[in-house]
Amino acid sequence: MTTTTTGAKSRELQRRAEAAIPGGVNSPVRAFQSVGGEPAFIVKGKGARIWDADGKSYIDYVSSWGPLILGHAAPEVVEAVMAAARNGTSFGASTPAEVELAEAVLAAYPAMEKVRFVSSGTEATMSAIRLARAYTGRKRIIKFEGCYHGHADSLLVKAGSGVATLGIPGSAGVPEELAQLTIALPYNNLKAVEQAFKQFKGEIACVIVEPVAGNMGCVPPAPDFLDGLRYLTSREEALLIFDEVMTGFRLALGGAQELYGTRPDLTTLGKIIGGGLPVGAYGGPAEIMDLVAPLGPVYQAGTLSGNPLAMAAGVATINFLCEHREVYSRMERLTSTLVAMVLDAARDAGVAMVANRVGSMFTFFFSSDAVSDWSSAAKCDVRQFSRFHAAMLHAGIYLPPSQFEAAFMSAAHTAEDVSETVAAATEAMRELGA
Ligand code: KE4
Repeated sequence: MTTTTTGAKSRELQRRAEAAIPGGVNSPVRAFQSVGGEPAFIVKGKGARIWDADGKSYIDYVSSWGPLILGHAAPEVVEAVMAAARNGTSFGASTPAEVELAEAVLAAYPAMEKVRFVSSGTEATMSAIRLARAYTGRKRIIKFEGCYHGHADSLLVKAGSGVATLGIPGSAGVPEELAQLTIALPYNNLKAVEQAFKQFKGEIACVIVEPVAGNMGCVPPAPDFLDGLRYLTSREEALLIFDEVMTGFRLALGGAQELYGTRPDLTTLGKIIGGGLPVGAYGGPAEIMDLVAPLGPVYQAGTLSGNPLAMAAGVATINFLCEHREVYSRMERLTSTLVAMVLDAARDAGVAMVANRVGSMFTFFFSSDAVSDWSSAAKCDVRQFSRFHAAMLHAGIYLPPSQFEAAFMSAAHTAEDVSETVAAATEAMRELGA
């Protein structure tokens, strides 16, 4: 079976990085621990391709974990950032670009009347939770197993034993007392949500959900799930928060809430709205958002919130998407073809594999059974995934280094890229099925 050995320059960089940075990475998933082998150090990206320190190129389906819907170094984005940088990088004062991006976001998300920019998805969800607790005067929150909303303490929580029980810390350093205020439920399970609202009547501030999950791999909502959450949260006077950090401007301009038609109370965004630079956002009705400082008592702040370079990258990205909406149908077609042909290759090779896809986000699951929540995702054969990942990397195809992540097609990918990817997958499946 193919094993991936990174080039000498990447290995040397990894040695230096591990001496200076925990695990040699600034975000754990980049360490390739789920798939083994050492990560390549990436030095350049252009369009659908990236190049590592040793000059090897890859067709990239990570897309920086979602932000690069236009592909790497999109001219529109690079020019906008360079022009902004010539005027300075940050002022700690309001700038026109913040207003421009805010108006662009509000135009695409009718459920939002006001939006606040922060510097990461984590800050966005952390702030939205704080706002929901302030608005409702309640302390408990509901999240779903397999969904990831960044690393704020209240959201690094696992399900306790049994359904609708008090959460337990999902990370060292998260106090049990805080974790117990989070209820972690099975995704796509409305009965569990109903039971939690009954058990903790009047105590639940909000439900936060990935409307299409990407962090257990791509898992779409069951047909009644999102509307069911809308009904239950409205009935119980709790807020419904759509964490669209990954799905926002990805599945449609208006994200999952446009695609499925369910309107949340609060929305969090990130990734694409920064065009590859650090941006997060949370927004909703003015009645709720006006509780945020300096207007109201909910404090949230950030030195680089609304950073002019990040705003410029976001505005350039969203303007391009607004002016070229056909990219969504083209990405959909390419992704659909890729997934179908890789599934065929797996079947022909006798490899147990299923796939989930929504728009241009997708995941190949090494399982015989459909994946609709964390418990079914967790049954996947992660060793098979690792072998597949290594074979594809060797062939110059860069997939997310974890079975439990979503992959992304960009507007820069071509039919030729898909053909090359399918050919590599067909060869990999022969090795897996042998
Ligand atoms: P950031 O703090 O990483 O910008 O956003 C956190 C976040 C919030 N909500 C959703 C739905 C997300 O997917 C994320 C972050 N996504 C991961 C990828 N699974 C980022 C990659 C990483 O952690 O390095």
